[in-house]
Amino acid sequence: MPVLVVVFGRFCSLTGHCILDWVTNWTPNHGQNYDPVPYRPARIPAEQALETSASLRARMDERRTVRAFSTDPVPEQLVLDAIAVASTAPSGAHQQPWTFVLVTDPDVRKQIREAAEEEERISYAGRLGEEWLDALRPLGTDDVKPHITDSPYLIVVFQQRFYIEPDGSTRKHYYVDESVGIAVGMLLTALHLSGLAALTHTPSPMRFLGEVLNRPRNERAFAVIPVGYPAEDCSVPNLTRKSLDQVMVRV
Ligand code: IYR
Repeated sequence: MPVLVVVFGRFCSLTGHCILDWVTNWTPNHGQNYDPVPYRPARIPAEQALETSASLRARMDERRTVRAFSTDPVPEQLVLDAIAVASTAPSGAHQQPWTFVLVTDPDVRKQIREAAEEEERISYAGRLGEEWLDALRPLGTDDVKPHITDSPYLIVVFQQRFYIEPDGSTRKHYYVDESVGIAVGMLLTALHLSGLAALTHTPSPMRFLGEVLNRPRNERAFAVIPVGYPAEDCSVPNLTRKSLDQVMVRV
């Protein structure tokens, strides 16, 4: 039976909902039934929900991937909360197959930057292929990655491809790409709603990240995410997003 220890709960008077601050002592569930518990979130009146969804839509449309970060300090709790939000993501068989490595050690960040830039140099020099390089050209990205060392925080996200039992035997994880992708989406959303900017950086190949960060053999790097406030002179490409009509079909 998975062990869940609720250390304390907090009642949020703003929403009237009970928000629990969990400290969990999670253990993997090997084929045990979860005991159903009632789930009765208060129904939000439609008028209020529509206001919330419209403002969330507008707020999220302001999110931009940022490549130039301010060195202004960021309250660490914002980053911890965003990672905790990400870890509420749904996952295959509730296996939560993710590890978020919060890297602040300047030496480690330097090592990551050097290794990432070495891979990127090869990639931009032709490994990506002409078609891919053409697709990237309008964004103006290149092999120089100052944000890896210079942003206030660096989060390296790992997928746990399987679980390693204390006796060394392994158990497969399911839908790992999907689960970790959803978690990273929630991470980016949480960071943005806290006023922070991020970059989803995917150096390729990423094997060096597991080595530099000394991760166990069941983990595979998924993304490198510098976090901070945008630099004062930050600019972003003048992009437009697909309209709702372009991304949605009704059947
Ligand atoms: N990984 C490289 C290349 C790159 C690829 C895509 I797809 C992008 O949207 C942006 C960059 C890099 O991070 O520079």
